[in-house]
Amino acid sequence: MKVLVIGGDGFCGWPTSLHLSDIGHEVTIVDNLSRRNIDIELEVESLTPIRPMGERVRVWKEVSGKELGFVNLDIATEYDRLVDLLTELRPDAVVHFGEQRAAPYSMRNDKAKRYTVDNNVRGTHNLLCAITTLGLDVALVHLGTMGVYGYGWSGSAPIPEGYLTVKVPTPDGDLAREILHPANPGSVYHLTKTLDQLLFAFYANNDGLRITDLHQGIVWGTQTPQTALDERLINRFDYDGDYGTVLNRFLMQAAIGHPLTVHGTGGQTRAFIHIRDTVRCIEIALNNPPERGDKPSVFNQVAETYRVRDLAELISRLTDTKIANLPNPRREAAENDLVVSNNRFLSLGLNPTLLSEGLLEESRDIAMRYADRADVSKIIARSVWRKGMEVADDLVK
Ligand code: NAD
Ligand code: USQ
Repeated sequence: MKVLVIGGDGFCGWPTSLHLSDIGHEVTIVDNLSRRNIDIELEVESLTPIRPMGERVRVWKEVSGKELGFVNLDIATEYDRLVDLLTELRPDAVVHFGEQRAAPYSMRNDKAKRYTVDNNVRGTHNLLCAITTLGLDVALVHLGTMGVYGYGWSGSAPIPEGYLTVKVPTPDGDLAREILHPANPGSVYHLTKTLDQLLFAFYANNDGLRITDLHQGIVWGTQTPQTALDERLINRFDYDGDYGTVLNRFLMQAAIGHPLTVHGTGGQTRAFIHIRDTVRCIEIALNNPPERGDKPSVFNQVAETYRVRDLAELISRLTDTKIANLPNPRREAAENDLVVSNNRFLSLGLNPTLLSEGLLEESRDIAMRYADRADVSKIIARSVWRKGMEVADDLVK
């Protein structure tokens, strides 16, 4: 299959591109390298020494004998170039990772909020519009987020995969209707993913586009079998207060003896998935696209759920690191429960890596190995959801 991977230089996109290339697909990466530019803006680098895109592509050829295409293109602002590329390539499938993905970055200031909405919504819409205009029959797989559902869903009923059946009272009795699960975004970033969902519903219904939306949990881990083949293929590992996600941050903090930065009581429960399973899920989604005329196919891409303070306690016990309970810079419930259905991927053969299996390896091979590259001043999360929620430096000891 000819596959276009948009955002293929990023944390999920790079290992996915290598995996798809490894199993025989013809892969072309599109990326405008905006994530690398944001690193420059934030004056921080991936904990792992990621190489420039040209070198990554050359080394993959050297190691595997396989070609990867790479086009530096901004899908949000360069619509005509996107159309030209799709016309020339005529891909069978497109995997869309190309969005600004950090909630804290999206709440940083008005510039970052506007950039996140402009980049994510315009990029997704440009892609849908271009596929429609060209009349391409592609399987489009998009990376969404568990955060579209919000974290107010409580009780023991699992969050379903995308849709809810509701009863609408009418004078003639209740009518059953299937609706998109109500959206409840917790950040401007998450808001863009809920807007993406409406774009997908419209283009699937109006133009028969075949779309899969993967509502992914927090991805942890770094390496996949392909990125581990050569140090020059290494995947990125974000640890800073804007882009680092909670579990990888805790692992890195433990590696340098920094107190684990639990926000508030750590009562937030989140869904997690290892990067090795992310790439497998994309493969499974590409092999099981919806039919033309179907509504967007939604999968919850998660392996297990954990409460943040339980994660912190687990890592603290394993590594003998202290825990710091910091004021929460986000507006989120102090505590939430989370039960998620992930039956669709399990029924299609996903056998996920659990925290209990991968944690020590990740801690030893990545967090400890590259600990000397860490800039301690970048650890604390500085982006706040509302003015006045800033974290004072002296709270972290
Ligand atoms: P990332 O920032 O590492 O990668 C995104 C890539 O897209 C970057 O290389 C960036 O340069 C590129 N990009 C952004 N805007 C673009 C544009 N307009 N044109 C072309 N390229 C553009 O992020 P990631 O962690 O790899 O996440 C990938 C996707 O998966 C995102 O959509 C994110 O919302 C979703 N996701 C990520 C996680 C996670 O924990 N990392 C969890 C759930 C969902
Ligand atoms: N948290 C801490 N301490 C930290 C960092 C985070 O307690 O040092 C807490 C946060 O307050 C939050 C939870 O951990 O309650 C998760 O935060 P996160 O930064 O790990 O994840 P989040 O902001 O939700 O975003 C990440 C990805 C995003 C993806 C999302 C999936 O950056 O792209 O969409 O995970 S999900 O969370 O399932 O919506």
